[in-house]
Order: sequence, then C-alpha cells, then structure tokens
Amino acid sequence: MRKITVIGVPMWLGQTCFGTQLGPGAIRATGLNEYLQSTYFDVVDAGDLPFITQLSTETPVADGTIRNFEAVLQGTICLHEKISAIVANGRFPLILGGDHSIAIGSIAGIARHYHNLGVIWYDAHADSNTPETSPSGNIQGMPLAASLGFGHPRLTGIGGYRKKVKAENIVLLGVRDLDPGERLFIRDQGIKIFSPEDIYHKGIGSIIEETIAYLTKRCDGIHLSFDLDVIDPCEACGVGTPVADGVAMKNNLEAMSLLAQHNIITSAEFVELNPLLDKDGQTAAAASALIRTLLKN
Ligand code: B3U
Ligand code: MN
Ligand code: MN
Repeated sequence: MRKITVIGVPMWLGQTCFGTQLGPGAIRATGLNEYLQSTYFDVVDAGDLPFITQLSTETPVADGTIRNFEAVLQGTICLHEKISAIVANGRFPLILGGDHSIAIGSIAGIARHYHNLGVIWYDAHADSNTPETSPSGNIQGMPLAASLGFGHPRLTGIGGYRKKVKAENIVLLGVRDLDPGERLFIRDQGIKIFSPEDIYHKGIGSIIEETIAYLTKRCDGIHLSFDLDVIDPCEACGVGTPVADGVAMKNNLEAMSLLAQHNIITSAEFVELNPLLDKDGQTAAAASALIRTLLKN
C-alpha cells in the first residue's frame, strides 16, 4: 500500500497572476485528504511550504530578464530538500501548486533518488524556455528546460548540476502553445510530444499506452507533472494562461485511470490552479478528481 505525503507549495512568483498561492488550500477544500485517508492510504499532510507568506505582493524583476528570480530560486531550493526527504522515507510525494516554476524543485529533489527518472509533462505549454528564449521572463515557462540542464546556472544547479531528467525520458502531453525557441529546443532534444489533436485522432488510451511503453523501457521512476491548463478551458477556467482547444476532462480522467492501473507513477504534482479565476470551484474540483483517479488502486 502506498504511503503518501501531501505537500502544498503556495508559489505564485513564477508568473504575474496573483492567486496560484491559494491553489493548495482550494484543492484541500474539496476534501481530498479526508478522501485519501478514509479510502486507501497512509496519508500525511505536511502542510504548506512557508516561504510565500513572507513575501509581499510586489513582482519585482530581478537578475536581468528573470522575474522574481531570488524568491523563486529560494522556494525551489526549499522544495527540493523537502521532496528529497519524502522520497528518502519511501513515501509518494503529492505536490499541490503553486505555479509551475515549482517543478524545478520537485524534480531536483526526486531525481536524487533515481538513475533514470521519467517525466510525463501534461500541459498546454512545453515550459522549455531558457532566459534567452523566454518571451515573458516568467520562470513558470522554464522548468522543463532547467530540469534538462538548460537555463540559469543557479536554477540548473539546485542539488548540484546535472541533467535531472534526460530528454529521452520525457513525454509531453496536451501541448498546444509553443514559443519559437521551444519548438527548436524540443526538436533538437528529440523530446516525444503529443498534442490535443494527436489525442483526438489516436485516442487517449493508445497515447497513454504508448507513453507507458516508451518510458518503462528505461525509467526506474516516473514523475507526473500535471499543469491544469492542459484541460480545455471550458471545463477548467481557473488558470492564469488558458489555451483554447484543450484536452477534455473525460480524456484526462481516462489517462489518470490508465496510469493508476499500470501503477507506474512514483510522484506527482498538480499545478497552476488559480482559485481567484475559477468559476464555482470547477478547476479545484477537476484537480481533486484527477488526483483521486490517479491514486486509486
Ligand atoms: N511560453 C510562455 C507562456 C507560458 C508558459 N507557461 C505558461 N504560460 N503557463 C512563457 O512565458 O514562457
Ligand atoms: Mn506548465
Ligand atoms: Mn501550462
């Protein structure tokens, strides 16, 4: 039986839209812990990382083109330590964001414990910008590149410089909004990518089966990085950067269900919920349903 540690990461400084720091609380408010505790698991809620409450609501641009560099860096360093300790204790980290910049810390912490970590990046965006290619300066758009060893040396150096994940151990799912630099990066790195159109044509079942077959050949663990903006905005409007023509919840739930059946996910994060933009809690409810389905077995 899985032992789960839930950890909230109330980060919003990886982007400009105030509100993602309220994400962990909104997901918990759906009754997630109570469900997990009463149903299957040894569940501990480690609470929220405390860093964000000490910050003001200003968004100063620091370190040239990288927005809120020091604050995000310190947050990711702190998260990396926490997550590493959770994995070292044989527990499954369930990380509730927060904007997607936090993935730099979660992947750095998890990667310390695996030789060949796989990553499923389930997102409308590829988050593969470096400071040089980023159109926004937002670290939210850089975590996958940083985890591959590209970007600011203090971000790629968290826990010591190395590729936390290899390009051939990554699958991008649901991506439909790529910057020009990201397009080149993904092509040059040879990263496997499926768009919502691919999902529509091939079916989510066959895409997930292909993803699993591809990753389990090599990987000794698989991290799921789920950005809620992958969901079609009609079904999940509570995100800062919605992109039209997303993946339907029906398909997302089927994807989680298949991942659960194969029992291959060893850590997961659900990020980018902004409750201030949500409508009747639909996006928080979607996040909760996805997590429940993923952790069912
Ligand atoms: N690719 C753009 C936009 C973006 C990335 N991630 C989100 N938005 N959520 C950027 O800023 O890097
Ligand atoms: Mn993202
Ligand atoms: Mn996104």
